[in-house]
Amino acid sequence: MTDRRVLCSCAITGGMSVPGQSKAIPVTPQEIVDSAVDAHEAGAAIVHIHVREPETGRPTSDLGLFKEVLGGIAERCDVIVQPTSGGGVGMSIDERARVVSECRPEMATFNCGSINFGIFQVSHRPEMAQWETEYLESTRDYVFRNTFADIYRLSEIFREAGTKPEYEVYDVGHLYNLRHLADQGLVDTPLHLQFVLGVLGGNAATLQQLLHMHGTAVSLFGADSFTWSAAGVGYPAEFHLAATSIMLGGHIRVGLEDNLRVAPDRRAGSNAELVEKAMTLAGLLDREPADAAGARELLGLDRATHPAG
Ligand code: KMH
Ligand code: ZN
Repeated sequence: MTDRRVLCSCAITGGMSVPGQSKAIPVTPQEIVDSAVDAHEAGAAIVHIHVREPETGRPTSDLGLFKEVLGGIAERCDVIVQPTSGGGVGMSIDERARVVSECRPEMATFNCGSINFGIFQVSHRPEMAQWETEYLESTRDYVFRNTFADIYRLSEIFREAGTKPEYEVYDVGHLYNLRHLADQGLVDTPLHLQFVLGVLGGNAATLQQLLHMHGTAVSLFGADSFTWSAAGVGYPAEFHLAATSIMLGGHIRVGLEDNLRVAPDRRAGSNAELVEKAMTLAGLLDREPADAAGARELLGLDRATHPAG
């Protein structure tokens, strides 16, 4: 490994979860901004952002809330602010993509294929509001839609906005979808891949599947054509995949969007706590955190062209 820097992304609040799952999940714009700044101070170079209705905590694609959060974070620190174009249950692709075309962030997520995305097995707690249990249950019959028409159009939207996609791949076939986009001239290299493993409906969060997907990506794109990161959904998957990625020279994603625990018997009190544990792992395995400037260098980003974050 020639470059010891590891890029840590923190997924702050999420869209495929409900706030009743953990008191630590930030909900209001102010809570999301504060949590993102704290995660950056703990070592995250990227913060991955969804927004929620402040009154209820329900995931939304409201542009005003996105602007408030993106602007609020950019005012306080130089972390790479990466909004979602994945959104949450019930949002159309147009609604999901609007944050990219309107806010023109330097980076945003780009989901490479459709999958079943089940969160109905999450424990239903008595304190959850009715909409929360309904939201979880509705995913028994939910397809996270990213058709070829959708991803062709998203590719154009990202290019027009000058936004670097982080390509989210949940299963091996998504890598072949991305290869197809590249063959159509819709992908700029070097590309950045996020292996998201452990979603019910996608591939499993096992070391074998991470290695298989990484190997497939190497064969499809060439090892020098991409940077990559791993996001394990759930505990201990989040940290097992982080450790593997750290050892293999990849990058990492942690955060309350993906996992709520820091230990088998201890829930995370904050996103910063999850980042701190990941940074401890990195240090033990001889990697060092990339700061925001280092992360921009690794990803080929130019903040000057995206002043709003
Ligand atoms: N919720 C994660 C499993 C996105 O926001 O575009 C995937 C994700 C996708 O973060
Ligand atoms: Zn997300």
